Amino acid sequence: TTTRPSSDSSAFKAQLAQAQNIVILTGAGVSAESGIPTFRGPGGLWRTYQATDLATPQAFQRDPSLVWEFYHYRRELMATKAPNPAHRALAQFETQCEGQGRSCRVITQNIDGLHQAAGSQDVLELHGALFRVRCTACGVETANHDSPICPALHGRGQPDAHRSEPPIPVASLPRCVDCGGLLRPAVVWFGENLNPEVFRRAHQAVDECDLCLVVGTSALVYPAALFAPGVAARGAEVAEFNIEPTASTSDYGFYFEGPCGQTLPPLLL
Ligand code: BJW
Ligand code: ZN
Repeated sequence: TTTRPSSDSSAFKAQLAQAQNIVILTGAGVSAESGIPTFRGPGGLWRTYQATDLATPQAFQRDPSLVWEFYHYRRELMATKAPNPAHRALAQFETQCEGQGRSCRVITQNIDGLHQAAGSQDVLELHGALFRVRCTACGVETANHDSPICPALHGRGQPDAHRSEPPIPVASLPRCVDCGGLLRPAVVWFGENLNPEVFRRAHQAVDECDLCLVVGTSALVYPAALFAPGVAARGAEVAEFNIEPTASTSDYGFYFEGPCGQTLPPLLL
């Protein structure tokens, strides 16, 4: 009988050793062991809201105070979080590849910045970044690490469902220093386009790779969900790392089940 996908460590290590262009596609699962909730797993609720229901332009239009409280909470949470062994193994592996003249690039759906914090260079952030903001009026985008991001959000955003304060007036939410317009998190919400340049570079890296690792993503969100299946479809090698199979697992050559902070380091280093 054929067993596909394989979880043979030595066979994977042999593939890894001969790969010249490696792409690592990550999702919320890579940060789970850092204590950051995933979207569709337990902890994907903030107050009574599904995180994915707040990550929409409609939610921001309807209740910008609520959506800002949600992102403020996640920004403040990062002060207590650090990269885990999975982020560190990927960063170390990238450094190793550089020394060998091989290319290794992380494409992440996460906005938490933990790959960069672990030392990964040149990370492509498909869905934006928690510590960047964009003006809804003039479009200017900037890095922003202020804590709190505005005085009115101080002490707000607790996930405690019982707590319900009146919404923050829109004039007291984060505002643009250039034009006074309302700022929003520079992230990609459902129904919004990915940054075309980021998407182009990600797509090119995916097209050129001879090995793709897909780590901690449910692969339910497009267009990122198409990347690894596309690599497998043209006959290049894909290895998946997840705590449970996904809809695409059977398309891949390798599947390593378990927390990626435990499965990745011994296979990469
Ligand atoms: C572990 C683990 C451990 C846990 N170790 N593993 C085609 C078909 C159908 C629909 C569409 C389509 N094209 C577009 C759409 C619409 C929509 C979409 O995909 N809808 C689907 C829900 C059906 N897509 C869009 O609107 C996108 N825009 C778009 O396509 O524009 C057109 C365009 C395309 C190309 C170029 C230009 C334009 C935008 C999508 C934006 C998604 N935004 C969010 C929020 C970001 C900001 C924020 O963080 O607040 O992105 S939603 C959320 O989902 C977030 C995530 O990045 C994303 C993916 O989630 P992820 O990372 O997979 O997390 P989970 O929780 O789902 O899974 C965690 C996994 O980890 C699980 O598998 C666990 O088992 C595993 N795990 N612990 C290893 N320790
Ligand atoms: Zn502005």
